[in-house]
Amino acid sequence: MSRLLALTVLSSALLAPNAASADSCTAARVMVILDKSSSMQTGTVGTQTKWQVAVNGLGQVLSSYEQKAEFGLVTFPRAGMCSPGEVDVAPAMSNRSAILGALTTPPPEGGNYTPMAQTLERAAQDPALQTTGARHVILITDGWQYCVPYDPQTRFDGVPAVETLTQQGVTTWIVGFGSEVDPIALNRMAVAANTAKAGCNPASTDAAAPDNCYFQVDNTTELVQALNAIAGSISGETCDGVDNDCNGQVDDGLSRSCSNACGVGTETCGAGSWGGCDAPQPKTETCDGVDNDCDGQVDEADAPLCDSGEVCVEGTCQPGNGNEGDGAMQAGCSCDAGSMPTAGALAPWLAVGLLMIRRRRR
Ligand SMILES: [Ca+2]
Ligand SMILES: [Ca+2]
Ligand SMILES: [Ca+2]
Repeated sequence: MSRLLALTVLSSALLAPNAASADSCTAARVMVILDKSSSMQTGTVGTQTKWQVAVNGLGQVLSSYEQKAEFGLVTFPRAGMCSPGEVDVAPAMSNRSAILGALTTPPPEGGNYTPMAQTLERAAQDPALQTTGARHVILITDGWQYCVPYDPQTRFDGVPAVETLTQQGVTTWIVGFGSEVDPIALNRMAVAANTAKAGCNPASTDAAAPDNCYFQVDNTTELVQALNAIAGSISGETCDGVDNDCNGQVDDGLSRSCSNACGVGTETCGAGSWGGCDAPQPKTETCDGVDNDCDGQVDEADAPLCDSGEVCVEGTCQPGNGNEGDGAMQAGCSCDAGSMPTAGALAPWLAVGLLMIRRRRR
């Protein structure tokens, strides 16, 4: 084998059917916008500050997802009590250590407020979120939209900020952390983002209510669960001809249940479309006591099921009574008025006739 031919064979073998080239991977881009207000440092969950819980939970989730999506980080406020947050870490693959490295300094115990609406507005202007492709924001906040002096007119400013992101194709996920959040504002923001939970109550004002539209979390476990659910939804492989999770395989590992008149099965995704349902397929009806063509009738005779002269009885072809013709008729045929009587039916009359002939000869 020539060296060129050998190389060709080798490279062909390395290219699996669904292998994706590096530039066909379109990982989602995710900007985590983390509240760095002073209450994240003064508030506690058990023996940890809220800040420690948030950093720990984020680290756990990034361990699982840093190679499935481009994660970046914004913390707010910036220097100055109410300056909007800015990008600490630009979105990229494998960014866990960079993000955790930007979170080593906790917020001061006083003076950092919560300009979440201004931060969302600023994020919408970031070039990283003005590209095409899947782009997301995950807002994690433990408080109200709040600056000093407090202006109640600003309470719902986060809603139009989210609407701006939605309009430019960025999906925003809202995570409320602890009991000091403003549930009705966060509910409205989740609705504006089209990420509200199914059947939720947008008018809820109770952080402990089970039907809030946003993700309410109160400890590390709940935070990790919420972020895993969001990250899983963001980075999951979908049947679209694209390597969504950047594992080098297009539409890999995608299967779902399917059904037809004959039963249930499983179908798999290939090259962007579902197909190949392996549910039992309809077959030609045969005389076997089974509904082969899945029309709800067993051994029905749309066409001959047995040889000529036979009938299908309880799943087997049996000799008929002579009137079957094409072999399709069922046993127990009730012959119509024009049919000839059988030999058995004529026997008594023949016997009477023979007796009368004998008597006349005597
Ligand atoms: Ca994939
Ligand atoms: Ca895909
Ligand atoms: Ca049938």
